[in-house]
Amino acid sequence: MRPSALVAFLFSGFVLFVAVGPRTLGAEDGYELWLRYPLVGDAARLAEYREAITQVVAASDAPTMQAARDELVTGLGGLLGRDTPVAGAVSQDGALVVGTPANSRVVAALPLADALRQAGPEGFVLRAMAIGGRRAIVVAANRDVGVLYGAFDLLRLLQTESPLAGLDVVSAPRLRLRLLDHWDNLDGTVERGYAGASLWEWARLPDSINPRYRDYARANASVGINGVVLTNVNANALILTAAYLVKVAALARVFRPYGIKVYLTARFSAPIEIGGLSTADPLDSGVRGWWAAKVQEIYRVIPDFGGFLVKANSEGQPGPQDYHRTHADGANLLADALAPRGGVVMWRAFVYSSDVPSDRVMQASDEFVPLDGAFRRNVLIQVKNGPLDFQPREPFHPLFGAMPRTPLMMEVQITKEYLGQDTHLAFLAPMWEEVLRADTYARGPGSTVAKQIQGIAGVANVGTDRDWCGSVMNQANWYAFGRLAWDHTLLSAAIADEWIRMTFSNDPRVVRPVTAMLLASREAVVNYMTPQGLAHQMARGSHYGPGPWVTGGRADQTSIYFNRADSAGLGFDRTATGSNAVRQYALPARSRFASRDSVPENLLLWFHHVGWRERLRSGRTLWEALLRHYQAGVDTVRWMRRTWDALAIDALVDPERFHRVQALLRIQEAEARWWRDASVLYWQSFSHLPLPPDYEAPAHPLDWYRQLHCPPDPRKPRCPAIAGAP
Ligand code: GCW
Repeated sequence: MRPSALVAFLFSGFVLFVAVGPRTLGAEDGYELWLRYPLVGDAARLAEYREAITQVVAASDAPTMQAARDELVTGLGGLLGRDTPVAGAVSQDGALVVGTPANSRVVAALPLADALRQAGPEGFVLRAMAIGGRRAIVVAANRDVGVLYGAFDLLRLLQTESPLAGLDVVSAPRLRLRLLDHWDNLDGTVERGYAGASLWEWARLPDSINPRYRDYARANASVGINGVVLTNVNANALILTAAYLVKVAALARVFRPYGIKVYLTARFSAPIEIGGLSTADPLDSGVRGWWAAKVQEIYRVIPDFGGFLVKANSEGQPGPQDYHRTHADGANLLADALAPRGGVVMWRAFVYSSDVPSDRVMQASDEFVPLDGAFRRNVLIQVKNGPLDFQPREPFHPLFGAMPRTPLMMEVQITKEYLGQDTHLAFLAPMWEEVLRADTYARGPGSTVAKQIQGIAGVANVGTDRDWCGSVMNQANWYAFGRLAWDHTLLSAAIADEWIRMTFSNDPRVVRPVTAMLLASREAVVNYMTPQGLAHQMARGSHYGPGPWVTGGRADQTSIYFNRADSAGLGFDRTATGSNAVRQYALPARSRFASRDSVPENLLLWFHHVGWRERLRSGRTLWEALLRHYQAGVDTVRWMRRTWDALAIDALVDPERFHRVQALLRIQEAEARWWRDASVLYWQSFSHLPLPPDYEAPAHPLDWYRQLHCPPDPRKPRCPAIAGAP
């Protein structure tokens, strides 16, 4: 190193040292996720925990029990700062007894019958109690996987420095299917993935097992996720060939102890592509036989295979309509093949007809409601949270509650295709909470979306990036998804609080401000991207950055189709004078959305075309309200930056993660301004209304934004011209 370079190097180290202060925390790269087990910081709590837990008592060596025990030994080792011995029997005060009545005589003898009944097949009981006169904590369940979930829950209590005195918890998942859907391709790319390549190393499997697979399973189990779809819904039939199935089986073996079942996407034309048949017609007996045999072959190598996820007749995917059959014919074909082995078919309702519909958001309901009752019992219709496509805000999908005879699942996107991808901070729990609690009124008041579903799937946001999610902040969404899938009554604020404690620190100087950031973040994105019910205003293809002017190509994929901006006003009339999409909702949700007097203001332009100068219930004109929303979005991001920066003063977060988040927030602010300026200028070209004198002037004229071409990097479609702004 040249002397001058050395000086510069030392100097930069000095600056860093000064910036983060003398009490520098060890650098962390985010790999550990929320499963970090640092020494408990609060001295009183540490003493309490050390007294409460002095040995782990576990009787069984079954793989899932071993996983639970390993996690406890590792977790307690770090949190308590000492080794906790594993014993076969309670021999002292402070026994942590883990087991089921079937695998532990100690547990079988405890008076837990009622609690275990409530816990059900996957739940668990945590209880502080005396065993043979000794103080003990019990993690009990009916099945081994419940013990594992309970072990993670107990560790969570310690990680969040919660009291153990009087511990008495019974927890059971409210939904049966809690899945991550990977949009991973066999070539290692990930559709709408922003965190590196696919985790699945197909070329190296089945012989080489990346240790990451196990860490991935641990993370999922820690939040109760019990299934993963390994492959993209834009499916490749090759995954169903023998050569790939052995690889899938190897992954399933790693995941099995963690209670995770493996599912695959089934390409509808597989009988032709890999089976050599001339048709994939669901009513053809040869096709039916082919699928039956294929399913048997799968179960031979993966005895607990979960089933298929299918995207059919949508965005170019093959499906039963290619043979003039219905979605029910298609789903039932696979369901019949899977039924003998207990597998399920998750058939997606995200369909696109080849003709451009008058209102795309109506298509799924128009197509599927008439099929209610026509599906086999082991079919679930998988419905996106909203009727369009994972927008920053949509109303709930009208299919929820509209198919009373068909089990439904909800699909949400953890990967933030339309919310700033890996870069922008957008904590999604508030969005999911909003939809899960929305009242469909399908069976009278209180018919929330959560009550209409039997499962939930999240499109995964993980990849080979060291921190799994492209940013530590995105990990919060993986975590929150699992927590809400387990218990949709949890509040976003509570989920944020525990995630921050586990991921960063229990210090209130971190917990309070970062919770506030997380909780404000999604609304900020809505405000600067698509306020007041606007939707699908992103750049074409990449869906990154503003593109309210996008036109050409298939109409129902353009921005102007959705914004309907004209000289009169803005928004899509979905009332009886327009597409009448409101008819798909049950009363009184329908009339609530249909009336300008009752439609929630944050969905106004989703349902109504509103004049630029029209007064809203707030007393402001639409134009004034819009401007305020865009500005509020930018202001919130600025506030998030300041809030985050303040953590540096006392070096409350380790420098590596601190600086990475700081850099991303800087980009987010520049891009929030980009969104605001481009959108406001574009709307102004219709409204011809002025910006108030004190409004922050757009940095460039509209044409500059329209001509901006971001580099065609599908993985990181950031715009240097924007990100480079101060
Ligand atoms: O959100 C859109 C995405 C597509 C995706 C599709 C779907 C897998 O832009 O990339 O394809 O939805 O959900 O099928």
